[in-house]
Amino acid sequence: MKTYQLCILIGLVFRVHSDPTPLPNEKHDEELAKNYLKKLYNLKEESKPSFGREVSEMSLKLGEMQQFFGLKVTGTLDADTLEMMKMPRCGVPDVAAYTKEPLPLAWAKTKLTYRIENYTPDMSEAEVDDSLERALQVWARVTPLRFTRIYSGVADIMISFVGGDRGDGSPFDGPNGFLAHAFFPSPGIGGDAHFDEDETFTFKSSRGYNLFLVAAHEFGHSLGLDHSNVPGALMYPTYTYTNPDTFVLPRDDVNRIQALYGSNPKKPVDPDKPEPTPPVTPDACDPNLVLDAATTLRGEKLFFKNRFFWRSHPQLTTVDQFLIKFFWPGLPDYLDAAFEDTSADLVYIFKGQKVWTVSGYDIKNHKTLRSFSLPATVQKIDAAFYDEDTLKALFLVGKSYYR
Ligand SMILES: [Ca+2]
Ligand SMILES: [Ca+2]
Ligand SMILES: [Ca+2]
Ligand SMILES: [Zn+2]
Ligand SMILES: [Zn+2]
Repeated sequence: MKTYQLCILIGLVFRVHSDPTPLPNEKHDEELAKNYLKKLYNLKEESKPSFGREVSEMSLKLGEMQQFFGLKVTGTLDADTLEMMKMPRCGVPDVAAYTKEPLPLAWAKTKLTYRIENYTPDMSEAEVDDSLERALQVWARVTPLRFTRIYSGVADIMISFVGGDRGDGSPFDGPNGFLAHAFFPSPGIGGDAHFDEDETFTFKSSRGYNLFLVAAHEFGHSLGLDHSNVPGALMYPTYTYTNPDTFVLPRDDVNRIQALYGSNPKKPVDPDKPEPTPPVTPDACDPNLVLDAATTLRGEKLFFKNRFFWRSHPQLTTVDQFLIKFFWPGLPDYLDAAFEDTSADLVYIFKGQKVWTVSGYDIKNHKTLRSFSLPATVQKIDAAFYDEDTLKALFLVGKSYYR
């Protein structure tokens, strides 16, 4: 499928239903939302319970947050917004993106020092050293910035593992929620990075929170970047696991850090091993876009492309884009095909000979192409769909189809 068709499709999406997503009434969710917006979107403490004003301020901030994440801007605490608020993320406010005045967001020098003040018991010291060093190199690789570790005294970037409230105006919150935060360039606390010790940090694992990935994001702040609303960017506020061994800094982050410091004047040492190309978040309006797969899911349409998918809801005029791993950490990227069996409320996801069945956001089980009685010679399928009238699945493979 070509992109312009997707664009047209997006353009054709109009309000079919007018019933809004159910409003969660629980006090707990309201409280969570209020705290989230206070901390991250500069929601002011309401001075007195003047009902109208409080609602409009809260509603305004909800709208800002929904706009930042590309959600439907309703100004109300709907289910999608609440879901987003519950995602593990960085504790640095997103509101910086909304401030009018330009922030003093770069170091005036390219040689910076860092110091690891303490270690987490979650990993060996060598693993912590390695994770943090590689996280800094993510940025050094594409800029003139160079980092030197010091073992005493005050470094530009002081790194520590702390829990709870350390009086820096940004208390941690126990396991999950906020994972870490860091301060924009300035003397003193500027540049420093704090990791929430109540998290379980990991070295080369998708369990817990991968320290390299969390640190690489935080050091972006240490160097002057605020959050990006581009899904897939390292500076996106929420945490999504990607394989640290194959991690390459995405194009959005490269552009933003190079706008502050310029590019790396050093050519790669080995000309046969050029620097890897920064991954780009696919654009739905790219005329050369070819989708990997498309399916429906509970009334929405999903369009898959490499690590991402677009989600189009019949009630919405905009289409949200997310990383696949954001909602289904267990699914692979670069899918072959997908279809929904609405009667069973299951979506089948295909890649190579593997098949995943998904119900909502849960991965129910794993199958193989063989379990659909496809011949063993079929290594992968090109596309699949489900015929609700005949209750048969159709598989397109090269020039043939099976059902
Ligand atoms: Ca500092
Ligand atoms: Ca936390
Ligand atoms: Ca810990
Ligand atoms: Zn952040
Ligand atoms: Zn802190």
